[in-house]
Amino acid sequence: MANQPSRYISNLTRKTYALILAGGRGSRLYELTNWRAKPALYFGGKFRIIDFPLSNCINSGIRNVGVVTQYKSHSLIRHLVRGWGHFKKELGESVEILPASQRFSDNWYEGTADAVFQNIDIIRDELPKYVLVLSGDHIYKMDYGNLIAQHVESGAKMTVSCMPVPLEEAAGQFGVMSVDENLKINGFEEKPENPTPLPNDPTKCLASMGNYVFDTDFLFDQLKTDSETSGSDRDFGKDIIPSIIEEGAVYAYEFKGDDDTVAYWRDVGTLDSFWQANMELVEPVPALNLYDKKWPIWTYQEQLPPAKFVWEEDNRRGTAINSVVSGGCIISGATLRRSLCFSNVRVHSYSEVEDSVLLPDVEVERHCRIRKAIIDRGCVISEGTIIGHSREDDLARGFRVTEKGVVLVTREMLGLKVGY
Ligand code: ADQ
Ligand code: ADP
Repeated sequence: MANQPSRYISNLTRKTYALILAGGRGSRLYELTNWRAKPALYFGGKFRIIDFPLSNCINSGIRNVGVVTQYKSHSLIRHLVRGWGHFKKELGESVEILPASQRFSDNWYEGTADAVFQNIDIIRDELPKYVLVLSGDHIYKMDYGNLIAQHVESGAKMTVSCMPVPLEEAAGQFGVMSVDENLKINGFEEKPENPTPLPNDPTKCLASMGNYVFDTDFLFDQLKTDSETSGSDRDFGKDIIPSIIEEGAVYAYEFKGDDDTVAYWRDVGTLDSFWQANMELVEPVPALNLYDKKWPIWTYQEQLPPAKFVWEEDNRRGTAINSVVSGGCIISGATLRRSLCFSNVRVHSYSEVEDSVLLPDVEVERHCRIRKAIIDRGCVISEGTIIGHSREDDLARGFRVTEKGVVLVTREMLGLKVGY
């Protein structure tokens, strides 16, 4: 429906309330999510994951958004208040934080459907015609207006956004659906070990992106029924979708990317995929364009001086090649190759950093050699440390090393004071 007139779409997005589910832990990120929820995880040199669905909402013209938080939400909430707290309810705009607060029962949010159910009264107050439920876990740029337009045109009561994914990537990871020629969903399995292949491409299946549009009344009815069903996990993928597809009211929307050629969507749910998705950004022409003025990704960043590169008189060259360096960084007499430095990173003389992701406030002292690493916020890598050159040495020092050889270093592993 990308060719619908934009007035038609903006009329629909104005009637939509978006709820971003940002309560999940992301256990396959290990120590990176020990102190923060996955949606609060840093990404791309300057952002946090939650900035992507939030920016997508604003850029799509959806101005009323709730962010549902639960697990380790402190740094997420602080980021939302600082970066997304300036919307004015009086002007019809709001980004509200909805922490699990046991308003309806003695329980925290159980599954994703329960997280929405426990906020029904807040959504109802907004009088939306449509509710967009979004996962707060993914990196992508998507115009939700097209999704909502197809939802309305097809007469669906619920629309699930999806994309073709290789079978081996989807197995056990994603909800997988089958559809008829009108995109009506006629089969749905949550995280099957053997996903049903697409009829026209047996190497792929149609995977749910965890983003759904509902007619508001239909959503409320389903949530109420589910809340009264014993044995339910209160989850959209496990319970709600399988229980309603027989009614014939659920359709799929295939996400095709912002220019219909590449559909960029990354679930950075493991250390390898987090590292890989960041590394893609230092490619000369990355699949994810963060420099697109038509689709800006908004975030909070403290006011910082520009990045500085110092070439000392004795020929110690502060250089960065195919790298992304954020504000407040100083690279003095050191070399960066294919690396990302978030705010306030310092890399000192004679050090070499390659294929690595340095989160904010990292300090790399002199004579270090770092390869294929993720260094968590605030780590100080002491003089002469070598990381990513020997799996045995890295493991012996208490660092985590993935199967693909990515090394994670956190403040706890270095014996430094921990925090968020
Ligand atoms: P998962 O991503 O595994 O599968 P889940 O862990 O429930 O589903 O997380 C979905 C979103 O909800 C995440 O953004 C998470 O942060 C958040 N969340 C999880 N539990 C929450 C809670 N109790 N309170 C608040 N927020 C919570 C889902 C679908 C699959 C689909 C994938 C796509 O179930 O069908 O394929 O998303 O990634
Ligand atoms: P190194 O261990 O590489 O010598 P230093 O901490 O001595 O690192 O800093 C090297 C260079 O970085 C300094 O000579 C200066 O040019 C620049 N630098 C360091 N701190 C600042 C700062 N606060 N403001 C501006 N430049 C700075």
